[in-house]
Amino acid sequence: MKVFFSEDHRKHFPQAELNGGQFVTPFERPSRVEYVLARLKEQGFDDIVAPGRPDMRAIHAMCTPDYLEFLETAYAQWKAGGYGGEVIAASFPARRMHFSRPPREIDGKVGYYALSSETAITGGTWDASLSSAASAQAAQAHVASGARSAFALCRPPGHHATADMYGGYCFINNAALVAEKFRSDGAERVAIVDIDFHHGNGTQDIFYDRGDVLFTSLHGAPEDAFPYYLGFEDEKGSGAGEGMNFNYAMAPGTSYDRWSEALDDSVKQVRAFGAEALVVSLGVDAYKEDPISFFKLDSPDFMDAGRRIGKLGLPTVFCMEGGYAIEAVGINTVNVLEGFEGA
Ligand code: SP5
Ligand code: ZN
Repeated sequence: MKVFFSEDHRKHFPQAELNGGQFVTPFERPSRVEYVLARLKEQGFDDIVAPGRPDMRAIHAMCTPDYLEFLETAYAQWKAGGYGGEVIAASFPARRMHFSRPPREIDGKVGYYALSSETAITGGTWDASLSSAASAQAAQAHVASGARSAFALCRPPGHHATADMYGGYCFINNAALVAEKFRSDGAERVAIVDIDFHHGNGTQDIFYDRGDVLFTSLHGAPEDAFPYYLGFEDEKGSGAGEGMNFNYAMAPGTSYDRWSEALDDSVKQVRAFGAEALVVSLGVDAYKEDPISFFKLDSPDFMDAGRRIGKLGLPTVFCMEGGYAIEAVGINTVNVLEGFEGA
């Protein structure tokens, strides 16, 4: 399996993440990918290439123009506004504040575009986000040209990002870009399986009313886990997308027995849908030692999960999402890929 990866991910490394009332070193940090790269090489995945320039047309087709302008200029605006540190959202258009447009003041604008305040924007966030999207796009092009599969080692991740919101460490939805490109390349039906511990609210939002892209997500139940307000099982899609959105919301302590049943069901939905291509949002934060999650998967479980996904036999692009138990992120991620290849 060919791997697409850009060193430019390093340009995004905020000093701080707001976690439980304290600023900590971000869980989503550059060293995560070092462990994945090391493990890839150890296991013989040595075809690792840098993507070309991002396809900006596709990014503009997915995101609103004002959001992209915001992302590109937020840090400069923040500094020009006289603020220190990094861009962090503090005021939000919460319930009962019926809003329609972004404020002019950057401190207000940030809250308009953010879905949470743990994620800081730095001077390098825009470039890193584009490089991450470019890796996903290059992986898709590789599969579109006939390869069975490809791995986009994306950083920052993407599945929490919508057309006009960032947060949950995500800025541009890489997996959604891949699904859209499969569609415009001619696939009638595309499926997304999101195995990151967190609900893929951004991906769900982008395809919620669409009948051509099936979305399935296995995650910590929103009553207990970020992003808290979405990911319930009764979110099934709307309009043409009715019945095309599948959430598997699971309780604290969920082990592989229960999780793999959900995975089997999601794979069954993908098959019944008749998908011609598959995108996997590959987060490994369902791991038992993950510092911000509460499932109990062990490393061999990830290999088994890859096998179950591989049995679909579909052209598949894997996009890296979360996973924060640093030393195990490499093993768990590559286990999914190995399981897939051995299916
Ligand atoms: C891509 C991805 O995995 N994003 C995750 C973003 C999580 N953001 C905030 C999580 C809040 C965690 N609270 C931790 C409680 C630890 N006991
Ligand atoms: Zn996650």
